Amino acid sequence: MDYDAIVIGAGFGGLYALKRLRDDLGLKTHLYEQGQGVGGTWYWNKYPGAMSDTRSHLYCYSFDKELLQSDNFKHHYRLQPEVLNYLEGFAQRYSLDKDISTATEVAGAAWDADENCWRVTLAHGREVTARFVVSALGLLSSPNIPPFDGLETFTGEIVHTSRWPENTTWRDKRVGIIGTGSTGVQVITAIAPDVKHLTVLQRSAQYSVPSGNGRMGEDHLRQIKENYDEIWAEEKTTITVFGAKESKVSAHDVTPEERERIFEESWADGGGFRFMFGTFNDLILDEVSNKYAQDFIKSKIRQVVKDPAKAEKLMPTDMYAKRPLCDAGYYQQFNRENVDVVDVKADPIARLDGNSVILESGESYELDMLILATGFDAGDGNYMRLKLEGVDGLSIQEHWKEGARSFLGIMNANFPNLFMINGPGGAFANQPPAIELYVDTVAELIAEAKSRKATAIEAKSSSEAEWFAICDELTDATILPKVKSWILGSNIPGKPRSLNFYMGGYSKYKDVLDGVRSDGYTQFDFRS
Ligand code: FAD
Ligand code: NA7
Repeated sequence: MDYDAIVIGAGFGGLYALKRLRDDLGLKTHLYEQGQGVGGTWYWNKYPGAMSDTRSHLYCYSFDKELLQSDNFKHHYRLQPEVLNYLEGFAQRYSLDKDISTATEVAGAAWDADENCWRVTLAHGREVTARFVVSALGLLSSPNIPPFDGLETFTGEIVHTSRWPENTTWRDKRVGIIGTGSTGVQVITAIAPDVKHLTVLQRSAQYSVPSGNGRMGEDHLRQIKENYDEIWAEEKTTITVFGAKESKVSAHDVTPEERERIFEESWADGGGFRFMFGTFNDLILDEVSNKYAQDFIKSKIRQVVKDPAKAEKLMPTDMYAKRPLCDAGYYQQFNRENVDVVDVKADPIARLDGNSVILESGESYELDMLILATGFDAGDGNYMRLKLEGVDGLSIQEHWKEGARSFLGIMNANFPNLFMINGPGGAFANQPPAIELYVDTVAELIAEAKSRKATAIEAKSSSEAEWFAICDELTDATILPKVKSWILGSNIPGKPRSLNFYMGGYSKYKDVLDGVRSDGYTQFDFRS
């Protein structure tokens, strides 16, 4: 066998998996990454304005106390170059690079039941074998490029935000942008002052709140560093670990004046997760509470956007139930003469022609540059591109034909020794600490297999079914299924409902893992 373990993907997940399996378990491990460098999300998403909206001090690995102390972030939220720099530094710190092949895509993997190993095929045709595979392919990693008519022959510059070319400029150009999710909101806010003209082709208007980002004072940074142990310990008892103190109060249990005051205070402080989870505890559980938040944000849009016709187009019509957004002055950009918003729900995009976007009404917009901020085929997107075959040649496409699923977001029945990081049904939470949990659990399961002298470990079908029944129930108790978004895969036309998350969040998920451990891993089969 070539390796004990192969890791796929060099984002937060893959890098930590390589470190854990190689350095802590002593496994001969190699990582393959299709990009030219490490960093995952932060290697690919170099669009203007790209930033994390988890608080800086929590958008990092929590396990390494020395690294926490030497990490000198400058803002409340990390900008893309800062996260990339952090992850490149992490790879160097642990000499991970020597066991990483970049620019190497994995095309597929097949389970060899005679040898209890995976035969992994690289895109250039070479086969490598390993006892274990850890696939850290990314939750938001496979770009969604809608098949617009005329896309291939568009004569202007066209770019998807997650494949942003290094040397492109938007300055003094006529730019169009499709997409007003988290990415679109960040790009629009960043480029609006410098473009000749910006046409925002908006299908769904968004609820966004101020981010409150800014430079972090030295005192604040010192305080964080002095209290890191307590901060992480406290955060890890929360649902989202986003640094947004979660409210315990229902929006129904306060007077209208108090509700307004709490929303105002949160608006002034900033932060999307802080607004959705820190104001009241039932904004995503109760339609009436949600409506209070909708109305508040809409009133802010009306206050900020001076032109009533533009303000009307920017008014969301869905519930406030997508991933919460925050921005550095998004709605303000529409007060610029050079920024227009076009409602492409009312008048959909018919085709691209030459360097123009043509709507069904025949209205057309001539552009130098078209930005696709159209998001991702989240969760299973990168898996569906693989030729991944488990027991008896079962393909992942067949296994997930009614929607992606797994046990704990980590393992699938019929795919022994294949561990996912951030698979469907993982914790709804800030990703780096959640990723640490997945990777630590994988390391623990491999160690357990070794101690039982087993060469194969597999989640039972019943474990997978029971976990997804729980995920289904928790999701259906929220209002999230009532809007279309990547959280349930409903942003992709025709995709079956795919639950990307266990909505119990981080702390409950951790309790579940503790239960699995104390039960003696009865949810898995171990075989020699
Ligand atoms: P990724 O970082 O996506 O890495 C996956 C890697 O796998 C990629 O490099 C990809 O090239 C590689 N890969 C995939 N398929 C193959 C293959 N077949 N062969 C070889 N390599 C392959 N999360 C938060 O918690 N807070 C935030 O504030 C936040 N902000 C975000 C902002 C943006 C713009 C985006 C896109 C995502 C954000 N996220 C955020 C989610 C973010 O994806 C995670 O926080 C985290 O970076 C995921 O790490 P990962 O290792 O699981 O996956
Ligand atoms: P999102 O949140 O999925 O947003 C994608 C946007 O693109 C959204 O506004 C979509 O409109 C729009 N879109 C997608 N397809 C089309 C077509 N065919 N026509 C018009 N508009 C379209 O992706 P992001 O990249 O912004 O954010 C993803 C996550 O990354 C984010 O939540 C963070 O976690 C980081 P729609 O709303 O579907 O009508």
